[in-house]
Amino acid sequence: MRVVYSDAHRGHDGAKEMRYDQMIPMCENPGRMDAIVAALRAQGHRDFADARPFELNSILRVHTPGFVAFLEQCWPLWKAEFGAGGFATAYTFGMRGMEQQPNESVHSMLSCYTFDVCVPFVKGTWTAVRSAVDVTLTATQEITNGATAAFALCRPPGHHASSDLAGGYCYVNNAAVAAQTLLDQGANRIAILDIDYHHGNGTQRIFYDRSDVLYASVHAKPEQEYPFLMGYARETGAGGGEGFNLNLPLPLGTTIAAYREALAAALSEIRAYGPDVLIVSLGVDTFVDDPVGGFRLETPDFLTVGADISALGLPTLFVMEGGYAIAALGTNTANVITGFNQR
Ligand code: SP5
Ligand code: ZN
Repeated sequence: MRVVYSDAHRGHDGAKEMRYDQMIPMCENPGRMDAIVAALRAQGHRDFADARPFELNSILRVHTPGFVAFLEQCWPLWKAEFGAGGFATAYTFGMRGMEQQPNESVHSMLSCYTFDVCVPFVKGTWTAVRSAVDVTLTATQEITNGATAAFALCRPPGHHASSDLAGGYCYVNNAAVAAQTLLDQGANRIAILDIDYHHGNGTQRIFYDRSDVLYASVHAKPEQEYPFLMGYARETGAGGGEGFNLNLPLPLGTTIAAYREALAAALSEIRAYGPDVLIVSLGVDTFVDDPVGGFRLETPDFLTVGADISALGLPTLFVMEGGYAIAALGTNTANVITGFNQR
């Protein structure tokens, strides 16, 4: 399986995130990619390719122009006001029930276009966000060219981002951009299987009223985990998209046995849907020692997860999402890929 990667993510670094009453270094950092590349090499993966550059138009098929302009301009605007020392983040969030309009102030834009305190902007953020899309679209091209599988090894991740909202370390929804691109190139149906520990609220929202993309997610239940307000099983799609959104929430402490049952339910729904391509939003923050997660998957379990997905026999594009237990992240991620290949 070809692994597509770019070093251009590195400048998205140096910000901090809130953990209860403390500011801690971001769990979503450049070292994650180094760990994954090293583990893939250690497991014998040799087919690495650099990302090629793509135009903004594929991003604009999924995200609004105002939102994309914000992503590009946020840091320069912030820097002009506060200098280059810190990072840009919002002070207020949506004030439900009243008309809300962003203006030329960067604060208004951050308030309008972000939904939490986990999407800081620094000098290298926009370059990294674009590189993640380049990685994803280069890997997507592999599938279009007839490859049975490809791995977009990208950061920052994407599944919490929707058409005009960034959050949860996510700015542009890489998997959604891949899905829309495949549809635009002639595919009829795309399935997105989201195995990140967190519910992919952004991906769900983007495709919620559509039947040409099936979204299926196994994640921690909203009563116990971020993003807290979405990811309930009762969210099954709307309008023409009714029946094409499948949420499989699980409790904290879930181990591989119960996890695998939920995964099997998602895979069986995907099989029945008959997609042209399967996109896997690949998060391994389901690992027992993940600092952000609360499930209990062990390192060998990720081989099983990869093999279970492989049994569908679909052209499969893996797009990297979360996973923050840096010591095991590489092996856990590589195990999904190796398990997929071994079947
Ligand atoms: C892509 C992705 O995995 N984004 C995750 C964003 C998580 N944001 C922080 C959640 C903090 C609350 N949970 C702390 C639980 C500690 N066990
Ligand atoms: Zn996650």
